[in-house]
Amino acid sequence: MVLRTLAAILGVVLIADTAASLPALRNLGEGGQAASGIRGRLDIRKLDKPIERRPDVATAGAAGPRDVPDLRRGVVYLETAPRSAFDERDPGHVVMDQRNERFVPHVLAVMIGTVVDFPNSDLTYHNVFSLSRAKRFDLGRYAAGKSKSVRMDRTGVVRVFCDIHSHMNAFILVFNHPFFDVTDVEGHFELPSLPAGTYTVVGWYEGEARITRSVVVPANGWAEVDLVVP
Ligand SMILES: [Cu+2]
Repeated sequence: MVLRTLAAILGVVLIADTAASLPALRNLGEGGQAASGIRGRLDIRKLDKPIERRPDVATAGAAGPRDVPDLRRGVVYLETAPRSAFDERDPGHVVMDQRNERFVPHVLAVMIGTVVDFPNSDLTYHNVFSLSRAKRFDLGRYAAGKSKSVRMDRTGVVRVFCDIHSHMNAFILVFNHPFFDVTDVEGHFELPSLPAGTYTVVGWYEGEARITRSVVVPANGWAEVDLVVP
């Protein structure tokens, strides 16, 4: 009982601390479980290269940086996770929009079974397809305002393209557990609600980088890890 009280107090302190430093915090309030897990930063600065800007009548003269942060996001995930660490539930739908001849977001991470909706928010036609082993599909051409969907039923990386616009591409990472996070634009990630134990954490960026690290999660608290792409 004393231990539990102590844990609760510690949990509150950690949550307060976390809330102050990480505005994008999610999944709190689930019985305080989020007070233990892995968090840190995926540092891809060594890979940083100028974003290629395609000449485009629609965006000519417009500042590019609006789109750039989206191209700086990596994914951090557990290589494997104990099945006992999470509940099986319907993963539902997520959206990958087609807007200004881009897929938005550029990187999606989902659980197996998730249905990805691909609405066309442009005035032109698009033709979304993938040749990836994890999911091969071709949605055909469809017009503005229409949407088509694909269920992600295998784990792996699904490279998404548009048959009409060769510059359009995106990544969908499919996992068989919920312990993954798309980083924010500064590389921060958080894998909350993890039971104590030793885990292999993977930092992934655009298929260009994949770094792994063994991380020990304490019984109540966060393991901090910086994954620096060499
Ligand atoms: Cu297109």
